[in-house]
Amino acid sequence: MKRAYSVLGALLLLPLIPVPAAAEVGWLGGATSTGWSAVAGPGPGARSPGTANGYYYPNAPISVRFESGKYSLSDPSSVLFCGIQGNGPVTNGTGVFGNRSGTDLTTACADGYYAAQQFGGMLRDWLGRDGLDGKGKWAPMFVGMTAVNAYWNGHTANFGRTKDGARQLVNLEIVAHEFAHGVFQHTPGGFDGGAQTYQLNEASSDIMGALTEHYANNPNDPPDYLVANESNPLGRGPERVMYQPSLGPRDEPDCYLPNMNSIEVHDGAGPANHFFYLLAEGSTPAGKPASPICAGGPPSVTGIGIRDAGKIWMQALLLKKPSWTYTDARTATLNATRQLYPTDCPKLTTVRNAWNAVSVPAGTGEPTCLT
Ligand SMILES: [Ca+2]
Ligand SMILES: [Ca+2]
Ligand SMILES: [Zn+2]
Repeated sequence: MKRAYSVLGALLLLPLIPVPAAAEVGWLGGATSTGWSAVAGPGPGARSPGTANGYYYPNAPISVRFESGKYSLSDPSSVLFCGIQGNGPVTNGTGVFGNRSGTDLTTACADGYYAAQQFGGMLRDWLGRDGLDGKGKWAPMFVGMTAVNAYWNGHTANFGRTKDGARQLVNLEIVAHEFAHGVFQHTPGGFDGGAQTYQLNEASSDIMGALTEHYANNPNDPPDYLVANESNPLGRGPERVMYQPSLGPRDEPDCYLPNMNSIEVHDGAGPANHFFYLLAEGSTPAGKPASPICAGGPPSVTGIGIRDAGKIWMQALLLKKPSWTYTDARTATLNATRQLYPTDCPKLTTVRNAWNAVSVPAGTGEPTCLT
């Protein structure tokens, strides 16, 4: 049964409201859709080590701004900062932010800012990308939304809380998920298109969330391929399960379906999330969850590791085009693999097998090892 749009359906939603061209150009233009005014960060200051004393991430290292005797949760070299409910960067005199409380919003900013910097580090160190647009551009983040939701509005990332109000939705994968919408937005073709474009946008964000958990490798948040398991927004456990999407509480298909275009955008991320897990980890990885293969797929898939899988996904985003479809994404990852690993025939075969394992149809002119 297809779920109606609701706060549950809207969880982690990239709102389907058109982003005004001015907002994209100006990055900080206009009010956010919460009604909070977008606030520009302060001017340049010195970079200083700081500490996030977070609820999810107690005693986590962060890099903060130091200026006029004050530390702030803002990055001296970009417009990344964390503010509460539309205000400017959280500031104090110690450089230690947060009190480990799940309801304290300074603590939420400490967690969220740490998570954003880990996402930025993953982009830089693993995927070779500088910021959301590849040229160092970032965006502000705001915590303290009362909704059980988090979203990217085209120029800011915004984070709410759990249904029971006990925790803020600012752990690694949710923060990476929302900012990763900015990467999808700032790669060729942007984020406009049809149902499958939105579905692939959601999958891309889930993929970047998993990559960020693995990059951070924080003992307080062991890497996994579950979405929203750490914050448990609705008290029903993970919202999405990448290795077997149908295990989640939503209506996510494991396999590409003929009616893909009528599936809700987050649910429609299922087959691409499933593809990524198979590519990264394989169908029966040692010590990790098994992942089913859809009818007509190969007998098994052997994973190539999450870092190489992430590189291929990022390179495919650089080959993105308007109105991207599942078949377009399949072709793009194959071309990306040829570009990144020109002599690695087994890797190309694994990418193809992983798509076959989730039933995504081949396009015309797919690269093969012999061409
Ligand atoms: Ca985790
Ligand atoms: Ca997770
Ligand atoms: Zn999203």
